[in-house]
Amino acid sequence: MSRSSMPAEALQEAQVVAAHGRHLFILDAHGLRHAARVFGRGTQVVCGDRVTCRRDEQHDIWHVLEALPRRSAIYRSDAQGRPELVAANIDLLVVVTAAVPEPDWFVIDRYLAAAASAPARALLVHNKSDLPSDERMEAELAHYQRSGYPLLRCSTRTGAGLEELRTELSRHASLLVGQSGVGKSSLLQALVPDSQARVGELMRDRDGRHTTTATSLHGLPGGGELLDSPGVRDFAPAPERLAPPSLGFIEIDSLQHPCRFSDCRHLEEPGCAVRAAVETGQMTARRYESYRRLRRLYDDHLRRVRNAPR
Ligand SMILES: Nc1nc2c(ncn2[C@@H]2O[C@H](COP(=O)(O)OP(=O)(O)OP(=O)(O)O)[C@@H](O)[C@H]2O)c(=O)[nH]1
Ligand SMILES: [Mg+2]
Ligand SMILES: [Zn+2]
Repeated sequence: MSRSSMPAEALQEAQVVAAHGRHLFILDAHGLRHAARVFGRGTQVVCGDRVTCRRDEQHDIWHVLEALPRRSAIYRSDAQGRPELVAANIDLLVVVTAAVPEPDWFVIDRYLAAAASAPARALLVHNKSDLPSDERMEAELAHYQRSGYPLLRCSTRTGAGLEELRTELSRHASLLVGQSGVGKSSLLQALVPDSQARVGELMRDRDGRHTTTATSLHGLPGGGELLDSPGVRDFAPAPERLAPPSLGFIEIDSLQHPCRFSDCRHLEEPGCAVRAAVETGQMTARRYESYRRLRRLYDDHLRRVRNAPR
């Protein structure tokens, strides 16, 4: 790694291109990559952040002092229900599914809600299109598409759909998310061939296979940036980032007639247009159940805020 010629104390701007907790890699204005640490306890810094930083000559490490204002941010709930940043300055959240491992559709829905609150557009990518799929899977995918989520089918094995994906991703910052093993890193590798060499240090063996353990950012050959992230078993957006009345459910956003009450929670209220949409099949019972679960999280959060000592 080459040293910068800047004086040690000078503040510089850089971009976070890999993050594993407080351990970071940053890209400076000259395109050089440096190991860095977050300086100061209260600061949350994640991949995609633009930051101010300073080099510590003595220990040959960079200190990241603060993140610059973000144009968008993906948050999740931590175990205590507090918001935890996942990635910053994302335009497009790419939610990856596959026939194997079997999708948890409720996790997919919660990612889509997190995208809406970021704010970021969402794209569903059904990878491993070389594998057979079943009726249930096709019905779920068809419903997302009918509701207005764009869907691409890809295979890193056969190359199917990769050109379309490349076009969708060009000139934006996109984050790959989804369950472990759906093929996020394989998609990254297909689109940015030299990416694995640079993230070797961020992979760990999982039963003889590689699994991603840190979020990393890569320049796309045609312009734009692609971020890879570790697979998850579960995901919940940070409730305080969600906005009623839809909480980010596209079917609710696109209802033609509003509910009778403007503050309708779409649970038991009379004249609820969302329940009517479930009756007519505009929203599936499964997606509605997903909404109800997220609404419970959101209401728990509101209750906590109201009861908190001032
Ligand atoms: N059949 C098939 N297998 C694929 C495809 N893409 C990836 N795989 C395989 O799926 C497995 C997991 O791929 P990864 O790219 O590591 O998945 P990941 O989503 O990055 O997983 P984590 O890093 O653990 O979150 C590997 O064995 C890949 O070879 C595909 O299009 N078709
Ligand atoms: Mg991976
Ligand atoms: Zn309603």
